[in-house]
Amino acid sequence: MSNKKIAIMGAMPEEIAPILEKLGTYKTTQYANNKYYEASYKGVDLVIAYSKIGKVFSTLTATTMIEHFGAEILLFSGVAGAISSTLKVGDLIVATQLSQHDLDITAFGHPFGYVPEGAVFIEADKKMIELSKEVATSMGKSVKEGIIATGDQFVANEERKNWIGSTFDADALEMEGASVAVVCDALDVPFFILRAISDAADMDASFSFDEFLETSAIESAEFVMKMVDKIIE
Ligand code: 3QA
Repeated sequence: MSNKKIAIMGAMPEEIAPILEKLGTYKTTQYANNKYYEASYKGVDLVIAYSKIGKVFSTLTATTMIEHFGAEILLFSGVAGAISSTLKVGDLIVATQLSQHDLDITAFGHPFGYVPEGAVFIEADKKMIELSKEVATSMGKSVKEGIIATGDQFVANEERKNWIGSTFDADALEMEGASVAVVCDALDVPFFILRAISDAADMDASFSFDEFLETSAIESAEFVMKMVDKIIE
């Protein structure tokens, strides 16, 4: 269907390791203090990288993958903290919309997540969300669609998590999705953001995260590779 160059990014090494493992051979390029891995997969060019944690690093990596490496589609694979009580460790969530929960100029009467000429929510690509439903069916998995809130903080606090949930109607939270969304939206690159739950963003979050980072990252990566198959097909 498509032979466009596809970027696959994560934030942490653990989030892209399962993808690199599946590819086996790839070319490593050092650029802008980061490593980018290029591979050919089923006749399609891929560029893979982990950005490092947070909105700034993920902005840099998404921009680099598009502007320097020529990616035309971007898929994000990683883990997230659950807000919705229906999401348990290992469950998958596909972002329909993303927002920056720590962007705050409310002193001027603006809503949280908004700055002039921006938008509180960035919408993910509808066609890729449709494709993800087919992938979920073929894998026999249920995937939740929902709003993901992003900010430069590891949330390990029920009060903060509930505030983010009610302010943005968000189902999950993490630290990179919305910044990647802003980049892709501005550069007109269709994007898909998938996360597997690693913790519940509560007082036990850091322990749960350490325990489930690796297995949840694998869940997400396996699904994202099936998305790649579907896009290529
Ligand atoms: C944070 C990672 C960052 O890339 C965002 C994980 C899972 N649970 C979260 C939560 N709050 C915010 N984000 C998340 N990712 C890991 S910091 C620990 C790094 O350890 C999603 C995410 N509750 C490094 C070793 O010291």
